Amino acid sequence: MAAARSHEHEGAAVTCVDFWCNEFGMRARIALREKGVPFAFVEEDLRVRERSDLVRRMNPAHRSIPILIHGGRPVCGSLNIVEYVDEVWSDQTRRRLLPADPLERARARFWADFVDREVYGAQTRFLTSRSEAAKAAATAELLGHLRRLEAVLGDRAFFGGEELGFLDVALVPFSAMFHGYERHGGVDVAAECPALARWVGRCAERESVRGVLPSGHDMYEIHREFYDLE
Ligand SMILES: N[C@@H](CCC(=O)N[C@@H](CS)C(=O)NCC(=O)O)C(=O)O
Repeated sequence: MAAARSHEHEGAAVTCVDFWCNEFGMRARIALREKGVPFAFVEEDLRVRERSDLVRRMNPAHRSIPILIHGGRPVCGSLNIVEYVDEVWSDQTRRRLLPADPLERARARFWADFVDREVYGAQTRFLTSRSEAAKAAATAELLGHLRRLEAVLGDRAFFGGEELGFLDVALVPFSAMFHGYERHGGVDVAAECPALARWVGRCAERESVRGVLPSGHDMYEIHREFYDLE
């Protein structure tokens, strides 16, 4: 979907404000595509330090993206957006991303929060560590989190069971950095977490995921630029 300029979204019922390589924002765009919801994509370039007027107006509390704008009103926070999309656009033909069972739903939310706190946190330390010791510690931590998630997946096709669900949507954008884990830290995710790597392959068969995830190469290159890596 082509990026619209910041005023062009105004006629659209649904707009997603995001940057193409934002792991959080990919969740919102995957959820919208899973549900077949047409949306305008307004690109907010995170390489520019100042946030746009649109972001400051729509998310004054955090000034972060993604932001979903529905009927002129904002929904902020990527997991919150995925839940909102799931609530609004579920019917007989569009299955729910969150599990129907309350216990399974609570588990899916718990592990999505784990991805936000632990995986994203370790990834950031991995990319920002300047000493070899700190980088090795962050690498081990990151790999430990992936192994834990692999155990959560177990022998299911998706975290959501037979179908892609909420936790799949929350985690799969991070798989776009697996190539970067290898390039920057020598982590071979396919060898270390083979079931997780097969899960990535299954997710990538879905149009919603394929249409949103950038290539591992592009993802690594933009992170090299962001984090000033060698
Ligand atoms: N918890 C938020 C995190 C979003 C977030 O941190 N977005 C970052 C990009 S990764 C952002 O917009 N940062 C604004 C900035 O760097 O100025 C979510 O899930 O949406």
